[in-house]
Amino acid sequence: IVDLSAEELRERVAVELDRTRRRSAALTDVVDDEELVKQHSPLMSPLVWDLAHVGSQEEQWLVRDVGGRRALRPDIDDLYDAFQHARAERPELPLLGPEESRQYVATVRDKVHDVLDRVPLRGRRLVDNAFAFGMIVQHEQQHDETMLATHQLRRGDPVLHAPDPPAPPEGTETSGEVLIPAGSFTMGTSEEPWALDNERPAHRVHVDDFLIDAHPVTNADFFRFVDSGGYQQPRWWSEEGWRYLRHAGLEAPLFWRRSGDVWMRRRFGRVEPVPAREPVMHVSFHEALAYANWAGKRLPTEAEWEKAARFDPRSGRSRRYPWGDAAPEPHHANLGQRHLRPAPVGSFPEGRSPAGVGQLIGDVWEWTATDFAPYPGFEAFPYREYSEVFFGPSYKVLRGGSFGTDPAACRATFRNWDFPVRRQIFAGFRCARTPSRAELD
Ligand code: AVJ
Ligand code: FE
Repeated sequence: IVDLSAEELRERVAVELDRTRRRSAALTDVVDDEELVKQHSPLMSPLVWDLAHVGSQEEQWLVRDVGGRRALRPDIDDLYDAFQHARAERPELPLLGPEESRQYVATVRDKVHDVLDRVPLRGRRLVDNAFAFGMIVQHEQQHDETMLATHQLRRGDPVLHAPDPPAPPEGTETSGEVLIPAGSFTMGTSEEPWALDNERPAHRVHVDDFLIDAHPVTNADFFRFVDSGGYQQPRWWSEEGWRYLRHAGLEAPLFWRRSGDVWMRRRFGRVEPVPAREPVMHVSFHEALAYANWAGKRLPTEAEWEKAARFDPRSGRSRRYPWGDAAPEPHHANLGQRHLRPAPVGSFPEGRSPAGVGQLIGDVWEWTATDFAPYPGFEAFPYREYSEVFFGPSYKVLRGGSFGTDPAACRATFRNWDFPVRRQIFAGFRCARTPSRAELD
């Protein structure tokens, strides 16, 4: 979007806003009012909270800040402030009802289109108006993915439908590791127009030799860990992970259930055998780490993950995506809720990185070994509450995006974070390891 004219940029923003709102509407129109106001899990907000929260943030950032317009509903700022009320308490709040919420977000959006028509989009400031619109698009898309996770937790008949991903090409390699030779690369970005504060600035990082799995860990791989007693043996688990396993009574990934000798899972209201060739999903950081220990490997650091995803050894440059700088297309990656599941490993050979690492973008978020922390030279914007207040050892970084992540909110520099115990997000992982001397010779 850097080389678009002001008019093209305006048009592009309008298209993205509309496309995103259609997704939010689809996620909230497929269930009745009772299901919208109900809490499906203490981990999640009622769907109707996410919907009006998206509108409230849009009102504050675009109508008031960018547009300089009068506040529409200052009385509800507090209700939809994520820092004021924990998710578990949100159903008890005097929230807008489903119809009021729909009207509210539509009224805000009308004003936003008016603001978009009148304000200059480009400025010299780091946080120009175009960025503010891009951030609002990404914010709504992030809540759409959260709402999709709420749908997965919801009990009852299926209401979401999508075709399965196409089968991977015949005979593609689906296992193995790729060696990434020692050297420095550019991590983060100072150029990507819609990159959020935590992805900035670009900086050089040295990374030692490492091997990384060419594909995410599959359900078939994970069956072997579970069936070998992985959840009964403390030696694979960190102390914190083992305490959590005992406390929560974990026996397998979330949504799995054993039936005779097969593992079944519930997926958006359908019960089906856990598919062997799909990336494992709905595991916590602790389960990912225990698996890696059992496999004689480790989780990649965040820098290793990004180098595997972006570094092009021929040019020495870091790319926007593993396949290059071009925006994601369906043949590159499973993004955007086109499908309601990750694709089997071996899918999207055209989406591989220069080193041959596959499915880094889309399918499942990937846990890394790294705590969420600022890059050197970090500057919080537009406000401290987007990233800065989360920096520290409580959160682990996830990379790459899931089948439910929209392309607008996904790139190889994008950083997600969550508590290491969380399993309701669409998260899996891949392993890495440090090569032995003999392997390097
Ligand atoms: C980046 C996904 C961790 O959902 O908590 C939404 C995104 N920030 N509203 C979250 C976000 C404010 C954030 N994550
Ligand atoms: Fe939010």
